Amino acid sequence: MAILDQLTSQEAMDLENKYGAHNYHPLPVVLSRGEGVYVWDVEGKKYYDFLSAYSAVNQGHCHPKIVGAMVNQAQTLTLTSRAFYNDMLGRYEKFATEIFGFDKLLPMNTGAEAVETALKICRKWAYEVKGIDENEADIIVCKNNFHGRTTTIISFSNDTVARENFGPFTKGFVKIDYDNLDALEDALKSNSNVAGFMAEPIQGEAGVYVPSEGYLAKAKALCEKYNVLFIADEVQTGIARTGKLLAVDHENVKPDILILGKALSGGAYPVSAVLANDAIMNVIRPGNHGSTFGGNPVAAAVGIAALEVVRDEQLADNAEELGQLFRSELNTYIKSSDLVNLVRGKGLLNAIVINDSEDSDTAWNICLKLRDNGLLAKPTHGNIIRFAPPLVMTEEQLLDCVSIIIKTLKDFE
Ligand code: IF1
Repeated sequence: MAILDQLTSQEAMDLENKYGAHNYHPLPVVLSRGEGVYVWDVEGKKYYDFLSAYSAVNQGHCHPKIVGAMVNQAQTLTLTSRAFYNDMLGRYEKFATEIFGFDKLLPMNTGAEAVETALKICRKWAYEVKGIDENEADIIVCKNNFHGRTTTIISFSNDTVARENFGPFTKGFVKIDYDNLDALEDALKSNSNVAGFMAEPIQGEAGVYVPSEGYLAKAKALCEKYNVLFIADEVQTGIARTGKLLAVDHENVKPDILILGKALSGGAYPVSAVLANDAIMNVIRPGNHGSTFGGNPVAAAVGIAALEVVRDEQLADNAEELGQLFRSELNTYIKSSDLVNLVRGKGLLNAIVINDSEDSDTAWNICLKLRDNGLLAKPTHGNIIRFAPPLVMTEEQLLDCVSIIIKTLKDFE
């Protein structure tokens, strides 16, 4: 068999299983093509994508404008490293900082790298601006967070599978309950070494857990009161996913440090970024931080195109409208359902909670059936299924999807 011969789905899965590390347990479906809200498997079966590569493909699969910018730049100049300037990075930085309203941007590649970058900036700010004693800075994080997979980031995770046998871990993190302002104020009041508070505006992996209204705005106000940086991890919630450009926009909150990834490239290329104003970002000087690929010309070209698509196609408004419709249609079904307890979310980041235990395999079995019925989604726990389609969906497509989902759920009642 030549390496690029046509494969069946089974052959493709066997190859990954034999030659790839077993760090994932994918839904058994092998995709070979994508366009807009659809993906196709190796045998040519068509599916609605209700994961969007964990919200990286907000602009839809293979968006022609993004792919066009990528191909064009790839044929011109791909990488210079930051040892030299390139003629795309500055343009992208100007465009992105104007859109998000910050003085400066630091480009990286993956979400975890951007989170690491934000933590480094926050600590450096604490020592050089706030005046905390060397090596004493603490950063407050939330229980059930998901911020990535590096050793420092899993140091403050409470997912035992993600942490088991990867120690020793990085010190300097204080964990509090999410969506609990008293816990935040206690942690701030009792500790003068706090440099920052980092949170996801909606906890994704925790099961699309939306905090109480006003939580983010009040948390930001508490951070101001105690001279602590508010760091928003919008890697998953940002770029129109929740019905606004950023999820913090729902509460008119401006983070001190903003972390973006995933849909910053529309899923075409790994592009992440940290944004902050000069008073914070200027603690970073030559040699303090960097990346071979961060800010490369292809990433910059793709980043500009991906943000233009979000703006020109009004994806935030579409996510808001379709999200309302999705939740109202599902709520109508849930009223007469013994299987589904609730639907929650914002914009097109939603989840249903199944009336079963967290370690059951019900959500997984429903996802297998959804796949058979032409829609791909992934459980976040044994009893929670996340629904996050590309934001370029039409109302007609969404209603088609709702009927697939409800029909499938009814078979499990
Ligand atoms: C995987 C979840 C989503 C993130 C936030 C940083 C990162 C992520 C808020 C790191 C990444 C992903 C990665 C993916 C699973 C996933 C995920 F289910 F685990 F929670 F999206 F919902 N901050 N999230 O959500 O970004 O380094 O991966 O680019 O397979 O681990 P990354």
